[in-house]
Amino acid sequence: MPEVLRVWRDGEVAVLEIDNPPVNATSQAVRRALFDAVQRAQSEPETLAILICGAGRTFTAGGDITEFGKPPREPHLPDLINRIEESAKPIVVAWHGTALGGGCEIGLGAHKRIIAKDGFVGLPEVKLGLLPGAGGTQRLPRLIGPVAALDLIATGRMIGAEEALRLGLVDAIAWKDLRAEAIELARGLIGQMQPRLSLRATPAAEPEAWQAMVAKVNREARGRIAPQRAIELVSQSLTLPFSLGQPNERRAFFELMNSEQSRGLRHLFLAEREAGKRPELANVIPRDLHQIGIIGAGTMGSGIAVAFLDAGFKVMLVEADDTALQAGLERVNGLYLRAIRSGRIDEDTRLNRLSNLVPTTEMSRLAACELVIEAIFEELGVKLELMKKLATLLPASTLIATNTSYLDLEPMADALPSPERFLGLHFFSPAHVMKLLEIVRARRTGLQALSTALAIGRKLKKIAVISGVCEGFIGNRILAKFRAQCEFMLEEGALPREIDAAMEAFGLAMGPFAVQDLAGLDIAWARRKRLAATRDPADRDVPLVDRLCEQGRFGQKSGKGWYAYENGRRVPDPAVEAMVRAHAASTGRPQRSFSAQEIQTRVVTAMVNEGAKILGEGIAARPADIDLVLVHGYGFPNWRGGPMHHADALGLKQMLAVAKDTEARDGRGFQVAPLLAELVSSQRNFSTLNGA
Ligand code: 3H9
Repeated sequence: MPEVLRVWRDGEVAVLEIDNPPVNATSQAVRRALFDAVQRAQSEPETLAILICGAGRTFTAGGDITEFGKPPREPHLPDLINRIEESAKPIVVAWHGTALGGGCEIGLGAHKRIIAKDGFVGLPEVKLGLLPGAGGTQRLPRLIGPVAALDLIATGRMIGAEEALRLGLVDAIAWKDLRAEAIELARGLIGQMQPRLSLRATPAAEPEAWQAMVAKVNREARGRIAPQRAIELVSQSLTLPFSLGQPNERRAFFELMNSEQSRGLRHLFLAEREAGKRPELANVIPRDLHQIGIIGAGTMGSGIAVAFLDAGFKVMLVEADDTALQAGLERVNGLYLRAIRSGRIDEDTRLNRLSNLVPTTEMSRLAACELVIEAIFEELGVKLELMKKLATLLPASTLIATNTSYLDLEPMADALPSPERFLGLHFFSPAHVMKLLEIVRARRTGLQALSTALAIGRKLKKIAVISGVCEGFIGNRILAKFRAQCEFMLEEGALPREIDAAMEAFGLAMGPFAVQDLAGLDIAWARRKRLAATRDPADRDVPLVDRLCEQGRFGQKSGKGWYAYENGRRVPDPAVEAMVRAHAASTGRPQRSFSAQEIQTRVVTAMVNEGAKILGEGIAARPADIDLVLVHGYGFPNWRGGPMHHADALGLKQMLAVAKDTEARDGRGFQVAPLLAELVSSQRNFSTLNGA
């Protein structure tokens, strides 16, 4: 077994260095080694103080996620931390990189904490649907007060060294040499009585500040259990001794560990790290790019430009004429001014980032770029003309990407002399904010282009998922089925507000009709008109959007759409509801009322069924990739783990039954995915296809 703890002495200070790559997770081996080393140090006469620190890039990322869900093995982390706290010899913990979860809790057990100036600390368990399970909910309020503690535990946010010092979470910041300064700190404690945080009373909170924090946590929880349990446990630190609070915390930790919410969030955590790993790319070295060209400075182009500028790239932004270029620059600048107003960046950062931007109307200057992304009008003919032009302007080594959200990539590839350097980079609006990046692999896209696109995704801090070519790729193709199902239900007796309420209760931030109003119904209308000529009359089609737009109801921007807007407030509109009812009656379909659960099941089944087709066609490599797309690009509640994971949790047999019903009713509008039927008949579920 590899050594996971290195031990040596610096004078009278024993140094215990955790060395368990990649992130020093507190696996059973680490816990055992630390426990024994702390124990041994107690009886060594030469050791008068102890330093616990970490090797490599990070102190520790906390509990080992790969051990979660398995029977816990001794020594348990709470016991190790209690042992640290009880040590008769002073123990200092030195944090560098990130001290997260159990790593932060080890520090809370120690007698003093010091952090590197660029270090981060936090209790991110809530992001995995958990809470700190090794004393964090009981010790942190005792150290920094219940309000600040609840904030950190319920949001899971990491804080930097200066905030940690301000809150009293650390005793010192190491400005030069963490190891040396930590050893000095430990030496200074020799011979003193060591404080035990667990014996300290939690300082009383200002009632107003506490109530405000509780209200904030409840408001932001939106269906998630863990933040609500955090309120309960942090409150207990005010009234219960540690000896009673800690077992309550431990119980809550295991309950949450077994919850569907935590399973879903843990699934996503691992899926995010697996997404970029493809066997065929294992030995392909990505190109290191610095200069990016973007054609089109509309909403998408300017957002993409900001995403690259923020990640330190040089960006050339191209528009057709000076007026359009000026408008694009104003958009880019507007995004930075907004970032300043919200305190995310300062003026120097804005100027620094803008200094890497070269605006131009001369397309020939793009020859200097290593990657050119087109973000122009969504019309195949226009894009083909552009590709032909780029073919003559750019060296054959320049990577070329389209930001199209649904058009076919193959004709665009045909227009280029070396189609292996061509792919799709589908950003989501606002591109500098949204986490998702669909990397669309055309038939001839080369492995190096693909590997470079994944590396770019990492640099932009996006979740990059590879999709094959099909109408709408992974995300918009599933979205289309989701929306269609919602509209079908309007023909069977449901109202827009009922569907929106059901989907919001499911966990979407906004229901589908409210979202359409926000985006503008004219976009869907224009697309419907474009596709009208090729639509198969046998397909089930709901023309309600056309009716709304014909009446000038384009959504929020025109003050009315699926809803009416009174002083910006969305309210159901009786005129629309009458129109929906009249249309529904005209279809001759039986009318009935829908429960929220029925609406949710039909919508989710439509999404999962399409997901199964996407998998069956090889458009997505893994069900987990589909989960990532829907969660990070379309607001599917992350605590449900994404639609494919959620389907497994619900049971595929039930889903297949709903899918068969839907097929019987919708005919050509919906067909059961062969893969869904196959999984049910072989008693497997989607997770068996994740290759984990
Ligand atoms: C906890 O602590 C519970 C306690 O309260 C109580 C216990 C009783 N375990 O993200 P990266 C792997 S709950 C195992 O790409 P980065 C990860 O899978 C825990 N493995 O790097 C990946 O593996 P691979 C609370 C872990 O630099 C590799 O490390 N802690 C863990 O972008 C690199 O990861 C958290 O929730 C883990 N805990 O980011 C922190 N963490 O190479 C979770 C990572 O095979 N971790 N791995 O793909 C993070 O937020 C980020 O990983 C971190 C580094 C910021 C640390």
